[in-house]
Amino acid sequence: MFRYLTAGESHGPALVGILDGLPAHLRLDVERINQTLARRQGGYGRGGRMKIERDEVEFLAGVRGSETLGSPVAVLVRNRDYENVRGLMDPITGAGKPLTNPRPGHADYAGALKYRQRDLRNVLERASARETAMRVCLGAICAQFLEALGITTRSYVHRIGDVVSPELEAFSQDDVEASDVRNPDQATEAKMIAAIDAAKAAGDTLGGVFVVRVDGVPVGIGSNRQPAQRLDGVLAGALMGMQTVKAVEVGLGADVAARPGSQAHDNFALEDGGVVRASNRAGGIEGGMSNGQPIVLRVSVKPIPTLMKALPSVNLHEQTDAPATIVRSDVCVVPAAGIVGEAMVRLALVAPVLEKYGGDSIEETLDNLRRANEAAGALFTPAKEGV
Ligand code: EPS
Repeated sequence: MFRYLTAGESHGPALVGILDGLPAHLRLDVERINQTLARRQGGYGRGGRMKIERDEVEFLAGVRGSETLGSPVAVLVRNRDYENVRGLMDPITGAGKPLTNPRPGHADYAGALKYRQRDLRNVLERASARETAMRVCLGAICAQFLEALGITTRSYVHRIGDVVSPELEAFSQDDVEASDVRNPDQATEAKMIAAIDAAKAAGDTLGGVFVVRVDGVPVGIGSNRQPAQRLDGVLAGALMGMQTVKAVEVGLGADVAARPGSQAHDNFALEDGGVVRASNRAGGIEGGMSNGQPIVLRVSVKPIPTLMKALPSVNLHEQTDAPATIVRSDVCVVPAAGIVGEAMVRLALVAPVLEKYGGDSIEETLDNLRRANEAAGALFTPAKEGV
């Protein structure tokens, strides 16, 4: 069984993560993991914290000579900002003036009551999107496993505030990465940047939509056997597990509800002896299983709840009306969220992929994949006479 865990406070000493169940002999390119960490740190609209952090992975267990051993992989990403707030956050001696005014839309209020915390910092430290650095780190390791099987994941920003991009069916990942808002359409990019600037000037924040696309997923990942195994639910659940995500759509998503059946599905046809589809309205998943088409997921992200022009709130200690706590923050996290979304999809794909192909070593997984592909290819091939 594959699983992962993260731990770490936003301003604590470090973030740590464990991947349990990755096959042995997977060769890891550490530079590529660090490049992915750097991609998450970018994006127009980030706050001052990103000038402090320089995220880099350190391996603690499960890897030797750049290859996985089959034992649990343990990694660490340090929080550089910890050195600036040691007095506040030291795990043994840390203390400070409590934060008292919950931010509407944040974990502050519910978490305080749930964990009986009179200082909201004890909630917001873990709720912070800083934790996504570790998810991206673990996801970047999983990316190398999935790529060995031919499965690749990418993303672009589709919307920021009320600026909506044209649909990008085929997009160049290099052009996406070259854009500060991770949208390769130059007119859209300029409007998105202007929208972020305007929100910042107004002390406001902006949400949006990013699209994740997965290519090379073989047919039959996930299952219709039980509800929890359906791949659309598995991927949507993983993406909804991100801070700020409010909706996930697969393929046509919510729009499909308004269409007649004749306009909602992807018809089959035969071409060169193989089965083809003329469209991908289902977004690559039918009956809770991958169908061999690219998986396309559209993810809606709320504007983050820390506004420089604070929302009305209360002081819980004094029981008075008071504006929400203002802490250093970002104006728009949608470009970074797309990178986190890629990571969540990768992390969520590994378990169902391993459930189908198994393998304690990557060689075994690849052998099983090859055999499954051969069998699938032969399934409807007419038997030759005498065979
Ligand atoms: C965050 C607030 C900001 C962000 C942080 C998430 O941090 P700080 O409170 O230290 O200024 O920069 O994101 C990260 C540190 C990161 O690595 O993405 C929050 O409240 O969620």
